[in-house]
Amino acid sequence: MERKQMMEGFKEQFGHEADHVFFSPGRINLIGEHTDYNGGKVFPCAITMGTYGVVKMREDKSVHAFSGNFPEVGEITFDIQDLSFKKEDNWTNYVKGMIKYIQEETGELPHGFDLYIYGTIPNGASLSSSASLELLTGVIVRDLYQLDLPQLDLVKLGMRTENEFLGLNSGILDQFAVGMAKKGYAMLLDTNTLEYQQVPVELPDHKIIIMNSMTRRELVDSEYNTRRAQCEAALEQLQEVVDVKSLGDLSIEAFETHKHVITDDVLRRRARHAVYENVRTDRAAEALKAAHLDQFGKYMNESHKSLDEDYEVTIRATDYLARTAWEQTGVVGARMTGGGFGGCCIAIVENGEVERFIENVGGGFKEEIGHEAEFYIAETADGTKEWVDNE
Ligand code: GAF
Repeated sequence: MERKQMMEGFKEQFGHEADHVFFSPGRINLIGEHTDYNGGKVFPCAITMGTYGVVKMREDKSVHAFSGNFPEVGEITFDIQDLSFKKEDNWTNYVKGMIKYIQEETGELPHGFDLYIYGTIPNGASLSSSASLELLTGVIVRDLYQLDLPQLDLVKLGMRTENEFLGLNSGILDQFAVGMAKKGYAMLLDTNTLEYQQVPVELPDHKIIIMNSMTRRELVDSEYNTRRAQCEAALEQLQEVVDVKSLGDLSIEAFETHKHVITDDVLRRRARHAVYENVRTDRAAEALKAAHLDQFGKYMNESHKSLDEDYEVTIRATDYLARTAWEQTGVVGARMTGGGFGGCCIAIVENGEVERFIENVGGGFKEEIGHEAEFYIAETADGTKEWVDNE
Protein backbone atom coordinates (compact mmCIF):
# COMPACT_ATOMS: atom_id res chain seq x y z
CA MET A 1 0.00 0.00 0.00
CA GLU A 2 1.15 3.56 -0.72
CA ARG A 3 1.83 5.99 2.07
CA LYS A 4 -0.87 8.31 0.68
CA GLN A 5 -3.46 5.53 0.72
CA MET A 6 -2.64 4.75 4.33
CA MET A 7 -2.91 8.38 5.41
CA GLU A 8 -6.28 8.46 3.65
CA GLY A 9 -7.34 5.23 5.36
CA PHE A 10 -6.53 6.87 8.69
CA LYS A 11 -8.48 10.02 7.83
CA GLU A 12 -11.48 8.07 6.65
CA GLN A 13 -11.53 6.10 9.88
CA PHE A 14 -10.82 8.87 12.39
CA GLY A 15 -11.96 12.02 10.59
CA HIS A 16 -8.67 13.93 10.97
CA GLU A 17 -5.13 13.87 9.59
CA ALA A 18 -2.41 11.59 11.00
CA ASP A 19 0.95 12.80 12.33
CA HIS A 20 3.33 9.94 11.61
CA VAL A 21 3.75 6.69 9.70
CA PHE A 22 5.92 3.84 11.04
CA PHE A 23 7.02 0.57 9.49
CA SER A 24 7.88 -2.65 11.24
CA PRO A 25 9.23 -5.57 9.17
CA GLY A 26 8.56 -9.29 9.32
CA ARG A 27 11.43 -11.77 9.43
CA ILE A 28 12.76 -14.95 7.97
CA ASN A 29 15.18 -17.08 9.92
CA LEU A 30 17.91 -18.40 7.61
CA ILE A 31 18.89 -21.12 10.10
CA GLY A 32 18.88 -21.74 13.88
CA GLU A 33 15.37 -22.94 14.64
CA HIS A 34 14.05 -23.69 18.13
CA THR A 35 17.45 -22.78 19.53
CA ASP A 36 16.50 -19.37 20.95
CA TYR A 37 14.90 -20.70 24.15
CA ASN A 38 17.78 -23.18 24.48
CA GLY A 39 20.49 -20.54 24.82
CA GLY A 40 21.64 -21.15 21.23
CA LYS A 41 22.33 -19.20 18.07
CA VAL A 42 19.86 -17.91 15.48
CA PHE A 43 20.50 -16.28 12.10
CA PRO A 44 17.52 -14.18 10.95
CA CYS A 45 17.04 -11.14 8.73
CA ALA A 46 14.11 -8.75 8.53
CA ILE A 47 12.07 -8.56 5.32
CA THR A 48 10.16 -5.86 3.47
CA MET A 49 6.83 -7.56 4.16
CA GLY A 50 5.69 -5.96 7.40
CA THR A 51 3.22 -3.77 9.27
CA TYR A 52 2.58 -0.07 8.70
CA GLY A 53 1.21 2.04 11.55
CA VAL A 54 -0.34 5.48 10.99
CA VAL A 55 -0.85 7.42 14.19
CA LYS A 56 -1.95 10.61 15.92
CA MET A 57 -1.81 11.39 19.60
CA ARG A 58 -5.15 11.89 21.39
CA GLU A 59 -6.10 14.30 24.16
CA ASP A 60 -7.66 11.60 26.38
CA LYS A 61 -6.23 8.32 27.66
CA SER A 62 -7.82 5.95 25.19
CA VAL A 63 -6.44 4.09 22.20
CA HIS A 64 -8.64 3.76 19.11
CA ALA A 65 -7.27 1.13 16.76
CA PHE A 66 -8.36 0.03 13.30
CA SER A 67 -6.80 -2.53 10.97
CA GLY A 68 -7.13 -2.08 7.22
CA ASN A 69 -6.71 -5.87 6.98
CA PHE A 70 -9.72 -6.63 9.18
CA PRO A 71 -12.26 -3.88 8.43
CA GLU A 72 -15.03 -6.27 9.51
CA VAL A 73 -13.60 -6.26 13.06
CA GLY A 74 -14.13 -2.49 13.18
CA GLU A 75 -12.55 0.05 15.50
CA ILE A 76 -11.36 -1.34 18.84
CA THR A 77 -11.13 1.05 21.77
CA PHE A 78 -9.46 0.58 25.13
CA ASP A 79 -8.16 2.69 27.98
CA ILE A 80 -4.44 2.82 28.77
CA GLN A 81 -5.40 2.58 32.45
CA ASP A 82 -7.13 -0.77 31.92
CA LEU A 83 -4.89 -3.08 29.95
CA SER A 84 -6.05 -6.61 30.55
CA PHE A 85 -6.14 -9.35 27.91
CA LYS A 86 -9.59 -9.61 26.34
CA LYS A 87 -10.27 -12.13 23.61
CA GLU A 88 -12.76 -9.79 21.94
CA ASP A 89 -10.04 -7.14 21.60
CA ASN A 90 -8.57 -9.36 18.91
CA TRP A 91 -5.27 -8.20 17.36
CA THR A 92 -5.09 -5.19 19.69
CA ASN A 93 -4.08 -7.51 22.54
CA TYR A 94 -0.52 -7.24 21.15
CA VAL A 95 -0.82 -3.45 21.33
CA LYS A 96 -2.25 -3.60 24.84
CA GLY A 97 0.49 -5.92 26.08
CA MET A 98 3.21 -3.62 24.79
CA ILE A 99 1.65 -0.49 26.31
CA LYS A 100 1.16 -2.28 29.63
CA TYR A 101 4.83 -3.29 29.92
CA ILE A 102 6.12 0.06 28.61
CA GLN A 103 4.07 1.82 31.30
CA GLU A 104 5.56 -0.50 33.92
CA GLU A 105 9.01 0.71 32.83
CA THR A 106 8.37 4.41 32.32
CA GLY A 107 5.17 5.30 34.19
CA GLU A 108 1.70 6.00 32.81
CA LEU A 109 1.57 7.58 29.36
CA PRO A 110 0.13 11.12 29.29
CA HIS A 111 -2.31 10.34 26.42
CA GLY A 112 -3.65 7.64 24.17
CA PHE A 113 -3.61 7.68 20.35
CA ASP A 114 -5.50 6.85 17.18
CA LEU A 115 -3.87 4.02 15.28
CA TYR A 116 -4.52 2.72 11.77
CA ILE A 117 -2.51 -0.32 10.78
CA TYR A 118 -2.03 -2.20 7.57
CA GLY A 119 0.03 -5.38 7.31
CA THR A 120 1.54 -7.13 4.29
CA ILE A 121 2.66 -10.26 6.17
CA PRO A 122 0.22 -13.12 5.69
CA ASN A 123 -1.16 -14.07 9.12
CA GLY A 124 -0.01 -17.31 10.72
CA ALA A 125 2.65 -17.79 8.03
CA SER A 126 5.55 -17.95 10.54
CA LEU A 127 6.97 -14.66 9.24
CA SER A 128 6.48 -12.92 12.60
CA SER A 129 3.41 -10.80 12.09
CA SER A 130 2.99 -10.69 15.90
CA ALA A 131 6.53 -9.51 16.66
CA SER A 132 6.13 -6.97 13.85
CA LEU A 133 3.03 -5.54 15.54
CA GLU A 134 4.63 -5.62 19.00
CA LEU A 135 7.69 -3.68 17.88
CA LEU A 136 5.53 -1.32 15.80
CA THR A 137 3.57 -0.45 18.93
CA GLY A 138 6.72 -0.13 21.01
CA VAL A 139 8.47 2.25 18.61
CA ILE A 140 5.30 4.33 18.09
CA VAL A 141 4.77 4.77 21.81
CA ARG A 142 8.45 5.46 22.46
CA ASP A 143 8.69 8.05 19.69
CA LEU A 144 5.32 9.74 20.31
CA TYR A 145 6.03 10.28 24.00
CA GLN A 146 9.81 10.64 23.62
CA LEU A 147 10.53 7.91 26.14
CA ASP A 148 14.04 6.90 26.99
CA LEU A 149 13.71 3.29 25.82
CA PRO A 150 16.49 1.82 23.66
CA GLN A 151 15.35 -0.47 20.85
CA LEU A 152 16.71 -3.52 22.69
CA ASP A 153 14.43 -2.78 25.66
CA LEU A 154 11.45 -2.72 23.29
CA VAL A 155 12.61 -6.07 21.88
CA LYS A 156 12.58 -7.54 25.41
CA LEU A 157 9.15 -6.04 26.15
CA GLY A 158 7.90 -7.59 22.89
CA MET A 159 9.01 -11.00 24.10
CA ARG A 160 7.40 -10.35 27.47
CA THR A 161 4.12 -9.48 25.72
CA GLU A 162 4.30 -12.79 23.89
CA ASN A 163 5.20 -14.80 27.02
CA GLU A 164 3.07 -13.14 29.70
CA PHE A 165 0.22 -11.42 27.85
CA LEU A 166 -0.39 -14.00 25.12
CA GLY A 167 0.92 -17.12 26.87
CA LEU A 168 3.40 -18.33 24.24
CA ASN A 169 6.73 -19.29 25.84
CA SER A 170 8.74 -18.15 22.84
CA GLY A 171 12.36 -17.01 22.81
CA ILE A 172 13.69 -13.68 21.58
CA LEU A 173 14.37 -14.55 17.92
CA ASP A 174 11.39 -12.81 16.32
CA GLN A 175 11.38 -9.58 18.30
CA PHE A 176 15.16 -9.25 18.00
CA ALA A 177 15.10 -9.75 14.23
CA VAL A 178 12.24 -7.30 13.74
CA GLY A 179 13.64 -4.66 16.08
CA MET A 180 17.39 -4.77 15.43
CA ALA A 181 17.77 -5.70 11.76
CA LYS A 182 19.75 -3.82 9.14
CA LYS A 183 18.88 -3.92 5.45
CA GLY A 184 21.33 -6.12 3.53
CA TYR A 185 22.37 -8.13 6.60
CA ALA A 186 21.40 -11.18 8.61
CA MET A 187 22.18 -11.26 12.33
CA LEU A 188 24.05 -14.09 13.99
CA LEU A 189 22.60 -13.71 17.48
CA ASP A 190 23.75 -15.55 20.58
CA THR A 191 20.50 -15.78 22.54
CA ASN A 192 22.45 -16.47 25.72
CA THR A 193 24.35 -13.17 25.79
CA LEU A 194 22.38 -11.17 23.18
CA GLU A 195 25.67 -10.40 21.44
CA TYR A 196 25.32 -10.39 17.69
CA GLN A 197 27.23 -9.95 14.44
CA GLN A 198 25.79 -8.48 11.23
CA VAL A 199 26.64 -10.71 8.28
CA PRO A 200 26.05 -9.36 4.73
CA VAL A 201 23.38 -11.41 3.01
CA GLU A 202 23.46 -9.79 -0.41
CA LEU A 203 23.52 -12.65 -2.92
CA PRO A 204 23.95 -11.13 -6.40
CA ASP A 205 23.38 -14.39 -8.28
CA HIS A 206 20.58 -15.79 -6.13
CA LYS A 207 17.19 -14.99 -4.65
CA ILE A 208 15.79 -16.07 -1.33
CA ILE A 209 12.32 -17.42 -2.08
CA ILE A 210 9.68 -17.66 0.63
CA MET A 211 7.32 -20.57 0.03
CA ASN A 212 4.06 -20.24 1.94
CA SER A 213 2.31 -23.56 2.55
CA MET A 214 -0.89 -21.56 3.20
CA THR A 215 -1.47 -23.82 6.15
CA ARG A 216 -2.05 -21.55 9.07
CA ARG A 217 0.21 -21.95 12.06
CA GLU A 218 -1.33 -21.61 15.49
CA LEU A 219 1.62 -21.57 17.84
CA VAL A 220 -0.23 -20.98 21.07
CA ASP A 221 -2.61 -23.83 20.30
CA SER A 222 0.14 -26.03 18.99
CA GLU A 223 2.84 -28.00 20.66
CA TYR A 224 5.34 -25.14 20.81
CA ASN A 225 5.21 -24.86 24.60
CA THR A 226 5.52 -28.66 24.87
CA ARG A 227 8.74 -28.60 22.78
CA ARG A 228 10.22 -26.06 25.13
CA ALA A 229 9.24 -28.10 28.19
CA GLN A 230 10.76 -31.23 26.62
CA CYS A 231 14.08 -29.43 26.06
CA GLU A 232 14.06 -28.22 29.65
CA ALA A 233 13.41 -31.75 30.91
CA ALA A 234 16.27 -33.14 28.79
CA LEU A 235 18.58 -30.38 30.04
CA GLU A 236 17.76 -31.19 33.65
CA GLN A 237 18.82 -34.81 33.14
CA LEU A 238 22.03 -33.78 31.37
CA GLN A 239 22.86 -31.34 34.16
CA GLU A 240 23.30 -34.31 36.51
CA VAL A 241 26.46 -35.20 34.61
CA VAL A 242 27.67 -32.01 32.87
CA ASP A 243 27.97 -28.45 34.09
CA VAL A 244 25.92 -26.48 31.53
CA LYS A 245 23.30 -23.75 31.82
CA SER A 246 21.54 -24.49 28.54
CA LEU A 247 21.54 -26.99 25.68
CA GLY A 248 23.29 -24.27 23.67
CA ASP A 249 26.36 -24.70 25.91
CA LEU A 250 26.88 -28.30 24.77
CA SER A 251 29.26 -29.31 22.01
CA ILE A 252 28.23 -32.22 19.78
CA GLU A 253 30.96 -34.35 21.40
CA ALA A 254 29.73 -33.58 24.93
CA PHE A 255 26.15 -34.36 23.91
CA GLU A 256 27.11 -37.67 22.30
CA THR A 257 29.11 -38.65 25.38
CA HIS A 258 26.34 -37.90 27.85
CA LYS A 259 23.10 -38.38 25.91
CA HIS A 260 22.49 -41.81 27.47
CA VAL A 261 21.43 -40.08 30.72
CA ILE A 262 18.33 -38.80 28.94
CA THR A 263 15.98 -41.64 29.69
CA ASP A 264 13.26 -40.93 27.15
CA ASP A 265 13.83 -41.29 23.40
CA VAL A 266 11.59 -38.34 22.51
CA LEU A 267 13.41 -36.02 24.94
CA ARG A 268 16.76 -37.24 23.60
CA ARG A 269 15.74 -36.40 20.03
CA ARG A 270 14.48 -32.95 21.03
CA ALA A 271 17.79 -32.20 22.77
CA ARG A 272 19.76 -33.61 19.85
CA HIS A 273 18.04 -31.18 17.49
CA ALA A 274 18.77 -28.21 19.78
CA VAL A 275 22.47 -29.12 20.17
CA TYR A 276 23.15 -29.96 16.52
CA GLU A 277 21.12 -27.03 15.19
CA ASN A 278 23.04 -24.62 17.37
CA VAL A 279 26.41 -25.87 16.11
CA ARG A 280 25.06 -25.93 12.54
CA THR A 281 23.97 -22.30 12.79
CA ASP A 282 27.45 -21.15 13.78
CA ARG A 283 29.00 -23.16 10.98
CA ALA A 284 26.43 -21.95 8.45
CA ALA A 285 27.11 -18.30 9.30
CA GLU A 286 30.84 -18.98 8.88
CA ALA A 287 30.15 -20.57 5.49
CA LEU A 288 28.15 -17.55 4.37
CA LYS A 289 30.86 -15.15 5.54
CA ALA A 290 33.38 -17.15 3.51
CA ALA A 291 31.02 -17.08 0.48
CA HIS A 292 30.68 -20.91 0.56
CA LEU A 293 27.05 -20.78 -0.44
CA ASP A 294 26.83 -24.49 -1.32
CA GLN A 295 27.97 -25.39 2.17
CA PHE A 296 25.43 -22.97 3.62
CA GLY A 297 22.72 -24.72 1.59
CA LYS A 298 23.72 -28.14 2.93
CA TYR A 299 23.31 -26.85 6.48
CA MET A 300 19.86 -25.52 5.56
CA ASN A 301 18.82 -28.96 4.29
CA GLU A 302 20.21 -30.71 7.38
CA SER A 303 18.36 -28.24 9.55
CA HIS A 304 15.07 -29.09 7.87
CA LYS A 305 15.65 -32.85 8.26
CA SER A 306 16.38 -32.40 11.94
CA LEU A 307 13.23 -30.29 12.42
CA ASP A 308 11.29 -33.03 10.68
CA GLU A 309 12.78 -36.17 12.22
CA ASP A 310 14.03 -35.11 15.67
CA TYR A 311 11.96 -32.07 16.53
CA GLU A 312 8.78 -33.04 14.67
CA VAL A 313 7.58 -29.53 13.92
CA THR A 314 7.20 -29.86 10.14
CA ILE A 315 3.94 -30.92 8.51
CA ARG A 316 3.24 -32.69 5.22
CA ALA A 317 2.87 -29.38 3.33
CA THR A 318 6.16 -27.84 4.55
CA ASP A 319 8.01 -31.15 4.06
CA TYR A 320 6.73 -31.26 0.53
CA LEU A 321 7.93 -27.70 -0.18
CA ALA A 322 11.44 -28.20 1.22
CA ARG A 323 12.02 -31.68 -0.16
CA THR A 324 10.72 -30.82 -3.63
CA ALA A 325 12.85 -27.68 -3.61
CA TRP A 326 15.97 -29.82 -2.97
CA GLU A 327 15.34 -31.67 -6.25
CA GLN A 328 15.16 -28.54 -8.44
CA THR A 329 17.95 -27.18 -10.62
CA GLY A 330 19.80 -24.15 -9.26
CA VAL A 331 18.74 -24.65 -5.63
CA VAL A 332 21.39 -24.04 -2.98
CA GLY A 333 19.26 -25.22 -0.05
CA ALA A 334 15.77 -25.12 1.45
CA ARG A 335 14.18 -25.46 4.87
CA MET A 336 11.19 -24.50 6.96
CA THR A 337 11.50 -21.16 8.74
CA GLY A 338 10.00 -20.03 12.05
CA GLY A 339 8.13 -22.09 14.60
CA GLY A 340 6.79 -24.76 12.26
CA PHE A 341 3.46 -26.66 12.42
CA GLY A 342 2.63 -25.08 9.05
CA GLY A 343 3.72 -21.67 7.77
CA CYS A 344 6.61 -21.05 5.39
CA CYS A 345 9.78 -22.58 3.98
CA ILE A 346 12.62 -20.66 2.37
CA ALA A 347 14.87 -21.66 -0.53
CA ILE A 348 17.96 -20.05 -2.03
CA VAL A 349 17.65 -20.27 -5.81
CA GLU A 350 19.83 -19.13 -8.74
CA ASN A 351 18.39 -16.02 -10.39
CA GLY A 352 17.86 -17.69 -13.76
CA GLU A 353 15.99 -20.66 -12.25
CA VAL A 354 13.48 -18.77 -10.09
CA GLU A 355 10.60 -18.85 -12.53
CA ARG A 356 10.94 -22.55 -13.31
CA PHE A 357 11.43 -23.29 -9.60
CA ILE A 358 8.13 -21.65 -8.66
CA GLU A 359 6.32 -23.37 -11.49
CA ASN A 360 7.64 -26.82 -10.59
CA VAL A 361 7.32 -26.64 -6.82
CA GLY A 362 4.00 -24.78 -6.98
CA GLY A 363 2.52 -27.17 -9.55
CA GLY A 364 3.54 -30.29 -7.64
CA PHE A 365 2.33 -28.80 -4.36
CA LYS A 366 -1.16 -28.15 -5.72
CA GLU A 367 -1.40 -31.71 -6.97
CA GLU A 368 -0.03 -33.35 -3.86
CA ILE A 369 -1.42 -31.15 -1.08
CA GLY A 370 -4.62 -29.99 -2.75
CA HIS A 371 -4.38 -26.19 -2.53
CA GLU A 372 -2.11 -23.46 -3.94
CA ALA A 373 1.13 -22.46 -2.23
CA GLU A 374 2.29 -18.84 -2.49
CA PHE A 375 5.80 -17.69 -3.38
CA TYR A 376 7.47 -14.37 -2.56
CA ILE A 377 10.96 -13.09 -3.23
CA ALA A 378 12.46 -11.99 0.08
CA GLU A 379 14.13 -8.59 0.32
CA THR A 380 15.89 -7.58 3.49
CA ALA A 381 14.80 -4.56 5.53
CA ASP A 382 15.79 -2.37 8.47
CA GLY A 383 14.30 -2.89 11.91
CA THR A 384 11.18 -1.00 13.08
CA LYS A 385 11.32 2.79 12.68
CA GLU A 386 9.44 5.84 11.47
CA TRP A 387 8.80 5.57 7.76
CA VAL A 388 10.05 8.56 5.82
CA ASP A 389 8.88 9.33 2.33
CA ASN A 390 12.00 8.62 0.32
CA GLU A 391 12.24 4.96 1.45
C1 GAF B 1 8.68 -18.94 16.92
C2 GAF B 1 9.09 -18.31 18.23
F1 GAF B 1 8.37 -17.17 18.47
C3 GAF B 1 10.59 -18.00 18.27
O1 GAF B 1 10.95 -17.53 19.54
C4 GAF B 1 11.42 -19.24 17.88
O2 GAF B 1 11.46 -20.17 18.94
C5 GAF B 1 10.88 -19.87 16.61
O3 GAF B 1 9.48 -20.11 16.68
C6 GAF B 1 11.57 -21.19 16.31
O4 GAF B 1 12.91 -20.99 16.03
O5 GAF B 1 8.84 -18.04 15.86
